[in-house]
Amino acid sequence: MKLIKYFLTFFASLVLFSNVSLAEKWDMALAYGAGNFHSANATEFAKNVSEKSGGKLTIVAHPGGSLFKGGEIFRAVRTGQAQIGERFMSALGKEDPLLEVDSQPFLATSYDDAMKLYQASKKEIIKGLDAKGLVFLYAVPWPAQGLYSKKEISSVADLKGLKFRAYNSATIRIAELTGMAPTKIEAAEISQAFSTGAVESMITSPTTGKNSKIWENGVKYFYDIAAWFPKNMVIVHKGAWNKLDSATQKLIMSEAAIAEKKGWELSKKGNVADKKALADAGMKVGKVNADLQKHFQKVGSTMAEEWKKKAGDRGASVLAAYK
Ligand code: PCA
Repeated sequence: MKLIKYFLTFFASLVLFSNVSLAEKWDMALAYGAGNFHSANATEFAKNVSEKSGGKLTIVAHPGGSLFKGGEIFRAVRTGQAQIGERFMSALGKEDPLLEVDSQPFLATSYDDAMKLYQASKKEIIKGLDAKGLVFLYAVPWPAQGLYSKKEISSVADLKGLKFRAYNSATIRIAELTGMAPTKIEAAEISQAFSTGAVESMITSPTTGKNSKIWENGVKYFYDIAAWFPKNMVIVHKGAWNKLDSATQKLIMSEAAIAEKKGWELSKKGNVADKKALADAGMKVGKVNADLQKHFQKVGSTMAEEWKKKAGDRGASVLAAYK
């Protein structure tokens, strides 16, 4: 009996040791559907790394929340349950307020400014993630955020009391400062939330409205506010990262840079094409009127002050680098 145990242990350790030099396999958790441009881009990144690594690393993409749902992905990667994953950065403000700088209204209202803000905040964000045992690979913005509603919105009064789907603390705050009733709901559950009447308005990209075929759930209006471009980021568990040789790590970083560039281009295209898709589906697509614009701008300046307090010196240095 003892002898059998001895041999079993011996063979088990042999297998473990040989694994170190064998190929690695990473599971990549993606929250959004396979057809979404973030998921498609990340899947292509996974494929390119796998093909070019010479068999040392295979990354398998799992879109549509099939491995972990959006709200679970950050923790899953942090704990190593998934080696790699993509998460909406500004939903993680409680982890680090710098992660929600890209969802502060009217701080960056064009792709050029969004890129500048990204560059100004990147170093500090990477440091924060590193301290949590995560390696940052790349980040890509969603198209400009706009207001969706079942009914027509011509004044702030029209917004009061609306059941509002929020996706992070910033959109919850917008709702509070506007007098709407916010509920946090992940993108995958949007169609259901609108069709059951749980919500009747939201702020998100034309892309997410299109992906959820929002017009099929009684949503007729899209008002382009274009006050921020929130990003998704791709992160890796540091333990998994450290198992790779430096050539494979370099390959990942160079493919990540390519994916980031492609992602920004896809986002810009979606910013035009997906708005058109909403209109083609019969929705009324336009801008908010001057009154509403003024309201959101006021909300934005209140939030800017609040964020500065939360983000402290690190936040101040990011804002200084941006301006
Ligand atoms: N779509 C995601 C995040 C931002 C966006 O445009 C969502 O609505 O959850």
